[in-house]
Amino acid sequence: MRFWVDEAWLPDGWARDVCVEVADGAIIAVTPGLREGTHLRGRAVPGMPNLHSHTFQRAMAGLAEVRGPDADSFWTWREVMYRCLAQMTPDDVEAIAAQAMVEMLEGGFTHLAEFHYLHHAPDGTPYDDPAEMALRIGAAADATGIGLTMLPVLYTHGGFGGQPAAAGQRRFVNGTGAFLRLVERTRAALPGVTVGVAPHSLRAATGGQIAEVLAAFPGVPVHIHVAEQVAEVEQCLAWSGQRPVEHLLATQAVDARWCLVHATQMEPFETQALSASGAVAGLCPITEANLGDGFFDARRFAGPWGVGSDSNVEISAPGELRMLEYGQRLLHRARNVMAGGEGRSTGEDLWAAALRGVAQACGVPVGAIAPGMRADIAWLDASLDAVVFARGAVTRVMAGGRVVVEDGRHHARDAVAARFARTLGRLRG
Ligand code: NGQ
Ligand code: ZN
Repeated sequence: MRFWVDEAWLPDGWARDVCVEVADGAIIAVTPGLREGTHLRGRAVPGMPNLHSHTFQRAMAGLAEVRGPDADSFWTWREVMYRCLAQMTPDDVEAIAAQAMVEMLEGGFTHLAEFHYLHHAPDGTPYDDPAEMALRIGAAADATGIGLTMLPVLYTHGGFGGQPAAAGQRRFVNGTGAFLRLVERTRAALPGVTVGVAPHSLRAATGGQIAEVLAAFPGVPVHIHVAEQVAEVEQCLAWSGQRPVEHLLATQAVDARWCLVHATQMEPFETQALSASGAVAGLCPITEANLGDGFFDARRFAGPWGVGSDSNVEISAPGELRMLEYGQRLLHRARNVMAGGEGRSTGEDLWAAALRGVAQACGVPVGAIAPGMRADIAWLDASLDAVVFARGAVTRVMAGGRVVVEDGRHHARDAVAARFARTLGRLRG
C-alpha cells in the first residue's frame, strides 16, 4: 500500500509531499517530494504509544469525583476502584477495553502497553484458561486496531515485606509459579504481541520474586509502579530504611529494559540515579493530577520518559503532554519548561521526547515515520503547539497500516460505545 501526505514529521524534521509505503503493517519506504499512491491530506506525525494503562478502570471514569465522609485520597479512590472491578466478567472487560482503545486511537495513541492485573474470577479462582482476561484485552485490541504490548502483572502481596493480600485484591493474586505459567500462556495465546512482565509494585511483589521472574524472561520489557504516594515512601522507609526508587535501584539490575511508572516521590539523588540507569520514567500526568500524587521532577531528570493514560479518567495523548508541561509551569512559576532551548517548540519537543521514551518502554519498533517502524501515524489539523496547548486536534489515525480514525471518529465508535453502555448499565444496575 502506498499513500502520500502534504507534510510529514520525519526523524530529521518536517518534509513536504511525503510518500509512505507500507507492507504487513510496517513502513518499508519513506520518500519526500513524491506524490504517489492515495492522497491522505494534511500533516502527519508519528502516533504516540501509551506506556501505561489499566483499561478496565475506564468503567469508573467520572464516578470517583464525589467527596466521601473522610478526606479523600489515593487510598479511598483505590477502594472505589476495587468495588468497581469486583463483579466484572471477561465480556465486560473486553467491552470496557474496546471503549478505552477507541478513545485512545481518537486521542492520538496508536499503541498500548497494558499493565494487566485483573486476572481471576470474582472469588479469586483462575479462569479455565488463566489468560482469559488477557485474551479479552487482546481481542479488543484486534477489533479496534491499536497495537499492543501486554504486561501481565505479578501481584502476590498486600504490602511491603510480603504482607498478605486483602480480600479486595484476590482477583489479582498469583504466586511466582502460577505467574510464570500465566506469562507463558499469554505469549502462546497472543502471537505477534510483545509480552513483558510487570511486578505490580514493591508492595505487591518481593525482591526475590522480581529477580526470579526477570531471570525467567530475559530481555522483555519490565514495568513497575513505584514511589507514587507519600504514604508508600513512608512505609518503604519503615520496612527497608530506603525510599522506593532508592531501594529498587539498590536491589535490582534496573536498566534500559525497565519502565518505572510514576516515580513521583523522589529525592534529587534518586532522580539522578534513575537518570543514569537508562530506565524509562513512565509519567501519567492526568491520572497523577486526578489522584493527587504530586509533581515529577522533570527539570532534574535526564533520562528517557514517556506518557501513559493509566486510570483512563481522560484519554488524550496531547492532554497528557499538556498536563505534564502545566504541572512544571505551576511548580516552577515559569513557561515553556520542557522545550529544549531558545526558539524550540514546546509541543514538538514534548512529542519527540515522549516518542523516544515510550517506544523504548513498549519493546516494539514504533515512534517514528521511518522504514522498519510500525505504520502508526496521526494526522493533525494544526501545529503540535496548537494541538497540545490550544484548539488543534487529531483528525485521522493509522495504526498498523490501517486507517481507523477519520474526521476524529473511530470507524467502530458507535458499536463499541453501545456495547460499553450496556456493560455499564449492568455493572451499575
Ligand atoms: C493500580 N493505580 O494498580 O491500578 C494503581 C492503584 C495501587 C495507580 N497507581 C493501586 N494509578 O497502586 O495499589
Ligand atoms: Zn498504574
